[in-house]
Amino acid sequence: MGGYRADDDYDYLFKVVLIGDSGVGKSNLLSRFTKNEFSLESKSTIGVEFATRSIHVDDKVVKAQIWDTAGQERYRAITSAYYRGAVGALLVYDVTRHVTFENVERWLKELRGHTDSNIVIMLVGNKADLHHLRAVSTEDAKAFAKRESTFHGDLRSRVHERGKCIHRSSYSNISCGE
Ligand SMILES: Nc1nc2c(ncn2[C@@H]2O[C@H](COP(=O)(O)OP(=O)(O)OP(=O)(O)O)[C@@H](O)[C@H]2O)c(=O)[nH]1
Ligand SMILES: [Mg+2]
Repeated sequence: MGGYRADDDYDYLFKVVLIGDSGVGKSNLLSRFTKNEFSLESKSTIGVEFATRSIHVDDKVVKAQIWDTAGQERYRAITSAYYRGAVGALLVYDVTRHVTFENVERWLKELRGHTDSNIVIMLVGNKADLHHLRAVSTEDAKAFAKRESTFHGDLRSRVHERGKCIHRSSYSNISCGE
């Protein structure tokens, strides 16, 4: 029976947190990645949820435990516990709403205040399908990420097209097209 692995067998378990303003699409990124589901009418998250999915990277099984919380302050429950133990973060903004990009700085501050300095942070411009409504350019996002990285270490900027691609890259540095 060589090669058999139980469903819940994994080599690495990584906690990743999703952060960003309300409505940027965090919960849909999560449902797309873990269940391949997308909803046009999803409700604001209240409190904290998480979902997992295992992926293969080289010959290892990496189990991603992805945490999702409310972008709205009044729906958020516990900040420290949310960030505790996270090795990766997807900081999401909505490319059609500039204010969500402006708030990235605030999210970064909170993230850095609660996590280890080795955390891998990826900046994700979501809703890239809405070309005609775009209010934040890829260049601006990249320039911001580069500036931040100069002062604080790695911050990658990638425009979201497919959740799966983004998540893979945060585990193994496999880059994928924008
Ligand atoms: N066009 C488009 N709409 C999206 C995309 N991702 C999410 N949405 C829509 O944006 C809205 C908000 O998505 P959510 O995933 O609930 O946003 P959230 O960041 O989890 O919001 P909070 O839970 O309030 O923090 C929903 O109506 C989604 O259908 C995307 O990639 N493209
Ligand atoms: Mg949500």
